[in-house]
Amino acid sequence: MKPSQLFASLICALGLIGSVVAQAQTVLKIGYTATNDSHYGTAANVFGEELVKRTNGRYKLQQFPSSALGGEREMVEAVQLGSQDMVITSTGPVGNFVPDTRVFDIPFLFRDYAHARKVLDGPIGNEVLAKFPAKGLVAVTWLENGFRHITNNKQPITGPENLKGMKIRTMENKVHMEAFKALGALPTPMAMNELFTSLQQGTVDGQENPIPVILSNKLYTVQKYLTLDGHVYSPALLLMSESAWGKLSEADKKAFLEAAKIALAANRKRVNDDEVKGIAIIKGAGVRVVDKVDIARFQTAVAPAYTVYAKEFGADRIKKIQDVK
Ligand code: EAX
Repeated sequence: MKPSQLFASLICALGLIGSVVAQAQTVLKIGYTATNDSHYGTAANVFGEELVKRTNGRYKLQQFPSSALGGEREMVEAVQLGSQDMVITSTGPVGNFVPDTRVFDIPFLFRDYAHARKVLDGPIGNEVLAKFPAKGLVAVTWLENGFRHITNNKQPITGPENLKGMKIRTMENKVHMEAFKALGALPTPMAMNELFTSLQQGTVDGQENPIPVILSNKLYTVQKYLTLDGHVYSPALLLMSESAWGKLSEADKKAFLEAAKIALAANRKRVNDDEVKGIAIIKGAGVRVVDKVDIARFQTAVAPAYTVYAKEFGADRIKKIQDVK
């Protein structure tokens, strides 16, 4: 082979290697408990599309919806260990890893979606996101689960008295359990992937979740009553393992954060849409919906739990969040 031909094929080979290296794709595993056709699936789909666009295909997601990788606590643990790259999770079990998130799980803390979103998108929310690295986790962005409502198979719940002695599944979250105890119920912490069967078999009488989850996980097919009490706002999070985040260049970290912002907007829009169309679907399935609820009576009944919260989080901090306009 002539030296010029040898040189030309060497250049080609190097070029080829170069483009292969450039195009090497990293596939990131992401898990969540809702289906793909949900507020979480919307966030994952949009995040994934934006990642591919902003990194020229060098990063893409492999999704594991419907608890395929286990419950939320299990998945957060796996992300902390680095055996899973990413998770979309409610703050439900996250307080066990990053206690600072628990303050947002206080019932009746937020007036409405605008209030909650303003707090999470602001300095108070950012301050909490900054606590995650110290616990071996990267909080890429807040996401949204929604305001939680109670469903059950025993009786229509129009006031706290109806909850007396009722076995209500809660997330693995001591703030929520404190509240349901104060309401007279028997809080039963359980991972999401055990819930549907437990309701079907009557292991628990009821549960509480936002409309998007009641729809996505078809909980309305195994419950007779829904009370729209909106007793607590449920934030969610997009978390990433330190090992996967640590491998990103500064430019790619910026791309991930930009993609996350767009995913958050899509996630919140889906929550809004589910709230609008969800009640009709649930009623259509024969569930009796209680939509006239005297919230003040629930707030009064839960007041003893607030004494515990004030001790744990500080009454000033709680008031600071409540006062955000
Ligand atoms: O994050 O476990 C729950 O009730 C959560 O709301 C659900 O997994 C979505």
